[in-house]
Amino acid sequence: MSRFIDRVNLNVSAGNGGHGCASVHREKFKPLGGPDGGNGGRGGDVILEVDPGVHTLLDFHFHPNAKATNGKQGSGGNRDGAVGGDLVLKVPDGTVVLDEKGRMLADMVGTGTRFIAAQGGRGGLGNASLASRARRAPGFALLGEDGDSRSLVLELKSVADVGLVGFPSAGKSSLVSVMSAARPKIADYPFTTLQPNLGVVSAGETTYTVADVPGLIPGAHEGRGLGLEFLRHIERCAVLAHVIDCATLEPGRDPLSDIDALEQELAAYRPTLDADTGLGDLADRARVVVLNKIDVPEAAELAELVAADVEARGWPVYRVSAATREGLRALTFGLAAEVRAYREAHPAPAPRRPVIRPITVDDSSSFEVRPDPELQDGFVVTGVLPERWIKQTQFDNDEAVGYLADRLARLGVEDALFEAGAEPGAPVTIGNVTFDWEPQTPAGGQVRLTGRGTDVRLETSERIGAAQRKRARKARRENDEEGAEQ
Ligand SMILES: Nc1nc2c(ncn2[C@@H]2O[C@H](COP(=O)(O)OP(=O)(O)OP(=O)(O)O)[C@@H](O)[C@H]2O)c(=O)[nH]1
Ligand SMILES: [Mg+2]
Repeated sequence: MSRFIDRVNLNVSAGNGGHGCASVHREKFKPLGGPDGGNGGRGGDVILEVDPGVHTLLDFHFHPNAKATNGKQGSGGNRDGAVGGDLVLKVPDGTVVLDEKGRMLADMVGTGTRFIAAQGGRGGLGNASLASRARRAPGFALLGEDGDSRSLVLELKSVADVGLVGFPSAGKSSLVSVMSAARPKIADYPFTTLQPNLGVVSAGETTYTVADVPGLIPGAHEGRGLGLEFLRHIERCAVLAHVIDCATLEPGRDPLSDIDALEQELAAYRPTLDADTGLGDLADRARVVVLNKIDVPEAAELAELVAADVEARGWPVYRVSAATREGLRALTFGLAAEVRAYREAHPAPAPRRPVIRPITVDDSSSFEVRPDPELQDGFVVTGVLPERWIKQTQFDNDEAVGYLADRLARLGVEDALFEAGAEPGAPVTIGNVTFDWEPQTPAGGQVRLTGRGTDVRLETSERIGAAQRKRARKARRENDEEGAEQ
């Protein structure tokens, strides 16, 4: 028997961005031809995609770690590094993606639905891209950023129209087997079904799917029996059908108290699909009651006795026998009508559109300066940009550090530190880096853009450029003449 895995942990790591390259163009007679270091390539994303050919999450059970390719480093001659390849993981229709805390990130319904589970890191800029009038020949480049890395939980919630719920041995699997072509395991001991069975039913013009779930017993929400875990498979169902065993002779059980017990368990279940999907609590699904095993005479009597009481609750009642197929036609057509009504009320695309909440990409330039709770007189700076810039900085390169300081000053971090009362020399932490703060400007002063990274040799070479070019032309001519003589 194939194993059925419907909840798995998955660790996804996107590719890291490649580092930018610091390089200076060199040519004979033109030793400082300007910066020509290319940019690093972006890291690959990890993407989940619904594939109709995939039916279980089993693969992820065996391969719980997925990593996309890193971007390549840039190189001289303005060559950008190659972009990292995306990793596309195929998931079954109906896969729900949750974060570690159980919050839903995406409900993946419909072939081809995609979700970016981890975003690749940006490539670092090479020194060619960093050059500006004030910084003509940067002797540094930016580092690539690490790709996102996170732990996810994937849950498979079958896409079925009707869910059969009931006590163990009530005959749920038997019903699936006689209503559809599915052949689930049937036996006279409780908890025969350990995994939901899906069957396709045709009733006139309407085709719909039914799923049975493992038997429920009172206290299932506290983990008794197989627990409530499997109810995730009926979260998408339009109709829930109570399957009641009318032939059981257990003391304290009768159809009405069975229904009450099941309703209590359903009410205790917390769906993970949230309101955005248009599917909320199980409480508001249509209900149908199936009184089963009426081939047994006592069961038929009991069914007749309680039918009116159940109908009084406003729920349609069907008296059937999975063994003799009595009453089955009425049941399949009755369920078809319920499903049709639901489909009319919920036109297909609207509620079933995938809810996709990508990782929030916050590119805002806001940041915050707070006193450091751990370092005396210290401050902590938080914010998307400052933290990203820290990751891009090669701290063993003074120019790169200077460039970082300029960027921070321009963003207003320096002013904010002054305002917060930071003294020069105070330990300032951004991301995982702590440094002694050396303000570039006097307190409260206007930020002065320094010409950091300007290569004096370049300036000189510009000035002497004309004479040099003349010499170079002469050299080339002489070279040509020599070649002609030989
Ligand atoms: N006499 C009679 N027996 C039935 C009928 N339907 C099911 N059974 C029997 O009841 C027992 C349990 O049937 P299943 O279909 O396995 O019950 P289930 O609800 O799927 O049980 P679990 O998977 O354990 O929750 C089996 O021995 C079936 O043969 C019926 O209509 N009449
Ligand atoms: Mg069963």
